[in-house]
Amino acid sequence: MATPLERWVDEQARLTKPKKIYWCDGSEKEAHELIEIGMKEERINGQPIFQELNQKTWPNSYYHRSHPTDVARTEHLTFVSYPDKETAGTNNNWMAPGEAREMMRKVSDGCMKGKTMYVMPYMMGHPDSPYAKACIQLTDITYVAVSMRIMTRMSKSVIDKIGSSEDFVKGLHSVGDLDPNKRFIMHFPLEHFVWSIGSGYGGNALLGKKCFALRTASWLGLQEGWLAEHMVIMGIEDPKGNITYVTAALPSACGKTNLAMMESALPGYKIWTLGDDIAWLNVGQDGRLWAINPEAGFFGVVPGTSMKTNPNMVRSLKKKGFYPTLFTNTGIDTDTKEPWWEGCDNPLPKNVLDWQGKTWNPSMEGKAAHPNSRFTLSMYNCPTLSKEFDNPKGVPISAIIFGGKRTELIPLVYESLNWQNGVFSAARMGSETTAAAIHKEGVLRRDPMAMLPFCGYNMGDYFGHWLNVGKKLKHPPKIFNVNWFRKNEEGKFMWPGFGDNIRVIKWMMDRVNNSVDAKETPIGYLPYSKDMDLSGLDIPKEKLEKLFHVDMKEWKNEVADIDKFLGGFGPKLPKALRAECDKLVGSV
Ligand code: GTP
Ligand code: SPV
Ligand code: MN
Repeated sequence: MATPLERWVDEQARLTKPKKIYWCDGSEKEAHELIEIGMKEERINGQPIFQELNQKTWPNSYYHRSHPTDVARTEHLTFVSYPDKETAGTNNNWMAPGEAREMMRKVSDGCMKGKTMYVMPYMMGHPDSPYAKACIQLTDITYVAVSMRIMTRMSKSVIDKIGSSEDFVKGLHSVGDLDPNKRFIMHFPLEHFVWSIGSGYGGNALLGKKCFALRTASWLGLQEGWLAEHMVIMGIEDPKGNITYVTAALPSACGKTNLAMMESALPGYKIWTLGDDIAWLNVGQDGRLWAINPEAGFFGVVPGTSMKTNPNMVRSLKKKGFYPTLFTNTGIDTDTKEPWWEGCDNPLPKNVLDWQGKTWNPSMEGKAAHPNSRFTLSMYNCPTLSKEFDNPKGVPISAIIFGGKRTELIPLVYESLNWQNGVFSAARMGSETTAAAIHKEGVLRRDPMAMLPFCGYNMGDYFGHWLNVGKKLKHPPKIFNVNWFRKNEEGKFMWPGFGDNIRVIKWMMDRVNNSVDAKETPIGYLPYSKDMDLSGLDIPKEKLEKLFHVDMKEWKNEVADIDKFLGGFGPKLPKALRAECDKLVGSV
């Protein structure tokens, strides 16, 4: 008798018609066999799926170039499908289930003809964690198969775990013919099913990531009383050796990876990495909030990564790890076969190809590396990996940080007055758009909790859920907001950022430990600049003063925009947030 899993795989194969079905075991040997196939057999746009990079300087690393139209998430082609539109909310594109299935069937019929269908059994979360989920993804491209192996805990033991159960998370992925007109990322949260066609790009194609661990999981969390969030998880070790765990939500390409593995500029402080993109948050029996990272890898922004900005990432990338490392859409030095990107440690090579494979030099328009070029890398390569990373229980969270890219107005850091006020601070978050998704860059948009593209249901209900989780917490984490990206009149960043962000984090820890006072303002508590450890920073204090300054006269437009944005949720906006917003409106 076939199991529900086997029956499901069979059914997908009847529709997509691959020439072969291959069940992945998640082994190292298999990863290299797949890379080999990607180097020798498969092609995108006439190019091999993988090229070997210089194994001396970049051990176990391979290069991938995606289709030029397929380099970032496509929010306009991403849908959630519930019987009613209201459940999806205005924050999602919605399609009725019948129509969605029919459309997806049409574009998927025979989409794997002549190709191999890879069946990938994987866990999101440590297999022993009560919060982990067993998943299956199908794909027809080795790039996705190898990436999933790096990003998740892939193993054939997951098949035994699923056994004869119907309860597993399903993902059907095909690159199809990479036609943007036949590209859809379709979610059926009620069935724990994601169906994606036409793209091989990360968030569109690695279905365990944004599609399951955020959009679908956020819906599961609403039903089951937990939160799926776009967050870093990290431990902060102080000079006495105490470790405090925090999470941080920043929108795509706004600094999560950098924060999660920061090298502290303050002696005695050390950051321990548990996750750089996704956190699942559960209320523990002890009334504290506990976080696990469902992923096992980094899918990080390459440009700007260097020994100066993120030395721990350079060390991770250079390490010969157990898992392969992938570079996607960077430039490449054709003499040395090394990846190259803007802001890297290597000088400009003599002969460089850009991310599209064209000869490139700096006088040309465009960059060598695509602004959203990415590395795919195992967490186990990371020298700052926390020893709690594989703890099935996760870690208890003492503070939650929210932040965005704001060149004006928003101070470097402030603390919310309480949980409800903190939920309001996150609901009103704004950030300037980045290259992580296809849209105009640098435009301010409201991005509540950094979850606008990832909340799989009505955001009004999501705000309510956040408030409810808070009510269940006996020891709610403190909530902070940060902005590393404020610029001065000359358009230069006012705050050095990166490793110096530890100074801000130290202030937060002092607040968590009740060891410093703060100034109350209508937006929350601001630091007294005397409490910010600026030792060793070569910047006059007066220059930094502005970063800690709040003048409500300057907030008029911002507050009006927030009021309008939250008003857009109509009756779904929780009364408590309406009251918070009215109070803020009254303060300007
Ligand atoms: P996703 O993977 O898309 O979710 O993004 P992320 O939030 O992990 O972003 P990441 O850490 O990769 O940062 C992306 C960009 O922000 C890079 O260009 C970094 O150089 C820049 N960045 C990160 N931290 C700082 C900072 O403290 N200051 C400044 N000025 N830039 C920063
Ligand atoms: C993001 O865009 O927030 C990412 C990259 O982390 S992706 O996996 O493509 O969503
Ligand atoms: Mn992300």
